[in-house]
Amino acid sequence: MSFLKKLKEKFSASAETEEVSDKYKSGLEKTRESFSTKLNDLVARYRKVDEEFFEDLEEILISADVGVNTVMDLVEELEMEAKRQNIKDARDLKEVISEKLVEIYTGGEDTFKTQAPLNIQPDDLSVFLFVGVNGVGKTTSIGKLAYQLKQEGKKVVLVAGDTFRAGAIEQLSAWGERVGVDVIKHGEGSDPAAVIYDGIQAAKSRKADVLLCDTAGRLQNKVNLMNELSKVKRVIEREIPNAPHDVLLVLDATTGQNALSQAKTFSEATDVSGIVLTKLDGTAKGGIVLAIRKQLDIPVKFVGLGEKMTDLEAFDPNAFVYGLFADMLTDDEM
Ligand SMILES: Nc1nc2c(ncn2[C@@H]2O[C@H](COP(=O)(O)OP(=O)(O)O)[C@@H](O)[C@H]2O)c(=O)[nH]1
Ligand SMILES: [Mg+2]
Repeated sequence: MSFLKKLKEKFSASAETEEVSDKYKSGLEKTRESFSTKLNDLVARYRKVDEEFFEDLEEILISADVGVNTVMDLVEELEMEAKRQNIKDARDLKEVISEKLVEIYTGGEDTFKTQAPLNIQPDDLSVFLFVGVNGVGKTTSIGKLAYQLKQEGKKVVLVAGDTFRAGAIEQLSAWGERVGVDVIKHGEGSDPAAVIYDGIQAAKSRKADVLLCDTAGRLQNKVNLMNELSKVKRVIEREIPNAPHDVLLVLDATTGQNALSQAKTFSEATDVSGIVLTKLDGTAKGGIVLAIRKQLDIPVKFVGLGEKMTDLEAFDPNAFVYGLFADMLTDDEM
């Protein structure tokens, strides 16, 4: 059975899996449209797989922000695979492309292995720290995740560690109200480490399962920001051994390669254990997911696929690739 057909089977297995793939499909609409239009054009132009075909394919992938090095490796593997399978017709290559994209993400270990889950502590308080520059979607992602965790029956507390602006504290409070979870906050301009400390005490005494910590992304300069994050992290570590259980770096997919340089900066200052890639719905360059995987070796744990409360999904490379290729399945393959 072809790889895309296997994906189709996997995601039509239940109402739940179907819902996941539908969310990816709609969230990746811009990327899919641009990518599949270009890919279909390419296939129509060439029919036969030759060197020029692969050169044009390289350009398409680079324009989707997959990242130059990743594209080079990918196309080299595709050429080899085409030879091995004796693929001459360009149409037959899209299967191989979809499979290779998933392989890039999973490292080829098990293409059907899914996402890197949150490091939830089953019997203890789990603390998750959100970091990232201003405007990437930290507060929004916290709100969305709080909603999800609450749906799962967990008791969630939020702490407003972005004390830089009053607006940021209000925004988190509004999410707390919308979702129905407590928010611990101090006033504008107060010490972020102090409010985080209070958040931990409140979460402990209220017997919460999860504490989600918001932080500021904009301070006078990079050194200040990084020092502040280190301090916040030290406070958490001191209060709860092994915490924070995840440091989630939030990156905005629409900023493309810039997101990669932010990731490098934050990784130097703090141990980032996972990435939340937001606003995939707002870009035609969703290939950035693959560039992040290849260049950073930090798993993408969640993707933001829209602005609604329900628009945060655990990242699944299979659902991602299926979302990109779903409407390229021809009728006889359905
Ligand atoms: N379309 C879209 N917008 C998002 C997503 N995540 C966040 N946003 C928007 O990005 C803007 C900045 O988000 P915010 O959470 O305030 O960023 P923060 O400064 O990092 O806390 C807001 O207008 C959010 O609604 C997403 O996945 N998709
Ligand atoms: Mg914020």
